[in-house]
Amino acid sequence: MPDIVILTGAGISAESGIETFRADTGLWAQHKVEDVATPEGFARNPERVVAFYNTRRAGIAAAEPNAAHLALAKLEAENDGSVLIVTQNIDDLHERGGSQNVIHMHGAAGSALCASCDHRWPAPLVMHVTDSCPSCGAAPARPDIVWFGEIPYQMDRIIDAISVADIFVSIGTSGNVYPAAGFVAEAARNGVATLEINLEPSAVGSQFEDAIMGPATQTVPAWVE
Ligand code: BV8
Ligand code: ZN
Repeated sequence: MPDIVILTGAGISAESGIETFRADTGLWAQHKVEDVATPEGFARNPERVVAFYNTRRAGIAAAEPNAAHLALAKLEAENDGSVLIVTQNIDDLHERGGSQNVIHMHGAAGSALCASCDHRWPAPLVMHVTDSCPSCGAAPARPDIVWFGEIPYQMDRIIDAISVADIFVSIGTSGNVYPAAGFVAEAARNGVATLEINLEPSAVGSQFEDAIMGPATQTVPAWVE
């Protein structure tokens, strides 16, 4: 079991040029959540949803990991087997930064999913609603993303890891989306130390024992040192 469990959100990738969700000019100011990030939105208009994730995938492909991603990879390399990153992000910047022990609890832009048989395969850079499942032939293939109303991935493994960790650290997340926003309470209930690293206190900020405020490319490397 890892000693250090780190939850990351959109804020850690912001300085890599990837838009966050809830900023004034963020993704949810440009798109209706119920249109692009729910199973009902996909059923109504799969073209719109596939296009939304095609644009996001292109932005991710053009981005590079920043100093915060690199610092977490260094932390893992120096503490073999004792660091787990649980990310809400669908980008692969943790992996490209060198982290190996990463759970994508809200799915991954680089993965496609068959809603009929649950088969997963690497998503092409541009998906089409005519794409069918390579295993069972069903269409349309969907982006492998956990949408609102769906159950995040690997919840048992995440909760087990948090409840026995030495420290739970939350980086760059606004604390508005559950169950991730409830992880700090789970840690506190088990006597696990808690630290929030963010630009500003999150919606659940008062539940953390310690806090470091500032841009992730400065705060995260400084914390890891
Ligand atoms: C579920 C798809 C059942 C991926 C996303 C309890 C109470 C109320 C409601 C609920 C509840 N429990 C569940 C719900 C319902 C719902 C929910 O939470 N609704 C909210 C809005 C009220 N949750 C669900 O439906 C979830 N499923 O509950 O299933 C269940 C669960 C467990 C066990 C049994 C049953 C499913 C949620 C999945 C949603 N998927 N999107 C995608 O397209 O990318 S959500 C979306 O929000 C993204 O995934 C994102 O990961 C997530 C969180 O956002 P953040 O990462 O925090 O981004 P945000 O923009 O908000 O904040 C950025 C932060 O960074 C800010 O604080 C900012 O200050 C900071 N920042 C900015 N720049 C920097 C920075 N920090 C540092 N440095 C910087 N440079
Ligand atoms: Zn299939």
